[in-house]
Amino acid sequence: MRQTWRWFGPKDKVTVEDARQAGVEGIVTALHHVPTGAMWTPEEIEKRQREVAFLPDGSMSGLKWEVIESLPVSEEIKTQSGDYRQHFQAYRRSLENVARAGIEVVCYNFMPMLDWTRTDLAWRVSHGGTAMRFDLFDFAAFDIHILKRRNAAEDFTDAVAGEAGRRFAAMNEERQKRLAANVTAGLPGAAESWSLPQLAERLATYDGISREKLREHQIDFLSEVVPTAERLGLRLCCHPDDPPFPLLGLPRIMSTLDDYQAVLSAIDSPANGATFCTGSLGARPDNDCAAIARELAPRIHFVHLRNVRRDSEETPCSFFEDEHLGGQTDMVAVVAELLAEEKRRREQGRADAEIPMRPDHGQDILDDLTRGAQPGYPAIGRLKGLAELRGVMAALMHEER
Ligand code: DNO
Repeated sequence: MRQTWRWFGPKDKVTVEDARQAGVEGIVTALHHVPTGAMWTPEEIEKRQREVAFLPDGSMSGLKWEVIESLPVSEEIKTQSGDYRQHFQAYRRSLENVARAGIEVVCYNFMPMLDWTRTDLAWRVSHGGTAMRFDLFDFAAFDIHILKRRNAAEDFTDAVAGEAGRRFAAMNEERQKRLAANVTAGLPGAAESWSLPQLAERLATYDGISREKLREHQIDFLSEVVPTAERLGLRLCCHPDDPPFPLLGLPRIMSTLDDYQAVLSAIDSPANGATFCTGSLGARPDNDCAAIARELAPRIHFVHLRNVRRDSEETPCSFFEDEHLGGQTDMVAVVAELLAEEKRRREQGRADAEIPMRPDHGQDILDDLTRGAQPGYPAIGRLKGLAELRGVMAALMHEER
């Protein structure tokens, strides 16, 4: 697999030089400053390419921008409101510009409003480092008592709602604010971050949008952009919901193998593919990540490897981001599936035989604890994960010989 590394641009406290020392082969980034829905211009794309290719002293980094994560899909497109037709057009133009710049893999997601969602961005792990955590009871406390979403309590079991009430009663104002900030922090990959009143107000834009409707909107979006991607030789790949269950009463439609199969078969083109993320999918006990990798294999264009440990075997449930080989996902089995797919692709002569992967998220350990990088994207924690994954890949490839 091709080892890549996410970089959030010049403001990222983990630099391209750090990525080089981590020994990766390519960079994953995006034009985070461009508002969702607007076109990515050739100039902005080139500028970011140069920022990846050259180090501050002017020497070459030896790295290239290889994967886009993400070219975000606007709320207008997701809800089919406002200027959404113009946004289709802008998306197609962005794809043209991206293809002209020589980038082939474009990740996106179709989660309504919130992207990844956690209640704690720095949860203390027993070794003293920190990890990101989603706590269902804290999330319910936020939803029912802080956001005060209408009828929110009905979306939780009595046991969860009851515990959420007790937790909320024990929270001081500072703790409530921090929880709200953590829950709404979920957009490192896009320009906007919602304030609480905005969030409450915007939720209403999904009134009347069921799961089925949202899926129709995703398929409409793909009908609009996949032909362009196909013509340009691009590979679009949808990231799964994180976590893979509905939140805030909003539908989530890319949470299981069935969800992926519905969308991939609706538009049966190699340009319509999946970002396979073990950390997102693994937060549901009924998702068998190795089996999902096997089923989706030919359409997987990008891989995020990360592991979670769940508190219970129900959906939804609380979980935290464990070490890359430490959670409940059988990472060795997943990597074996992906390597087998690469082998099949080589035999078929596919030009995309090497699948880009990146070590997704990492625990904050050692100097990460003071560097203050993007939540989930510390230097050392990710490098540790990558090093472990490299060991797995090397061992499996050695067996193959
Ligand atoms: C979180 C990421 C997501 C991902 C988007 C892809 O760390 O995995 O933000 O980039 O969902 O569109």
